[in-house]
Amino acid sequence: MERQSLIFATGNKGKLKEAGEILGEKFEVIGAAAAGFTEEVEETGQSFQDNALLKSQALYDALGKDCFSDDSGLEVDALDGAPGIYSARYAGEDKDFECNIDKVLSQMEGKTDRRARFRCCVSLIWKGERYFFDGKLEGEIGYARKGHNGFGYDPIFIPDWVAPGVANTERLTLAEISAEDKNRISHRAEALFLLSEFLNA
Ligand code: ITT
Repeated sequence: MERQSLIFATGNKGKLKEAGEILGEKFEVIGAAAAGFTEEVEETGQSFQDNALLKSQALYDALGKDCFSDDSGLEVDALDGAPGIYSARYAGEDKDFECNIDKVLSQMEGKTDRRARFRCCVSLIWKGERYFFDGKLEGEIGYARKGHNGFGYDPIFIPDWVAPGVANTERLTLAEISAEDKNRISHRAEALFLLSEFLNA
């Protein structure tokens, strides 16, 4: 059976790679640029859901095609939920992951409460209607970078689980586990699984 194609309104290569891996068996995931949309959408919303909708709606308005988007980020309890919706630009407009990580690590110096979570809101525009799917991944902020897999804040995020039902006793970061394992436990995997259930129903 031919796979259905789905446009992912993102400019983030890490997200695009993961969505392709997570949805790939059933759907062909096409990035925004490949679909002909290269606009940088201003994220002016006050929540992950607001910003996710801004991104999917912008592509839909420009191309008239169904699509989905992902707004995600890291929420750190000891930082009152920061960087949150500002995760991509936490240390400045150029979305530099190294600087973003440095800023979180320096703000966490001396803090014993290291609880944090990744959140993801996927916004789907399907046959012109809007749908949302949420995912989260609980864990802690480490004391230094570890590992080279994944993207963004992965080298400083220690998930509670390394696979469904398997506790992270070695305290590995998301950048130390395989892409397959990240894609079984992540906030993005949870939201995209719900999207895939919806589209298959
Ligand atoms: P698009 O809006 O084009 O999709 P973006 O990078 O601007 O790309 P967001 O506004 O949703 O996306 O910012 C989310 C940021 O949160 C992202 O840049 C990462 O720094 C971080 N992030 C989200 N999911 C992550 C993950 O799985 N691992 C590590 N960091 C993640």
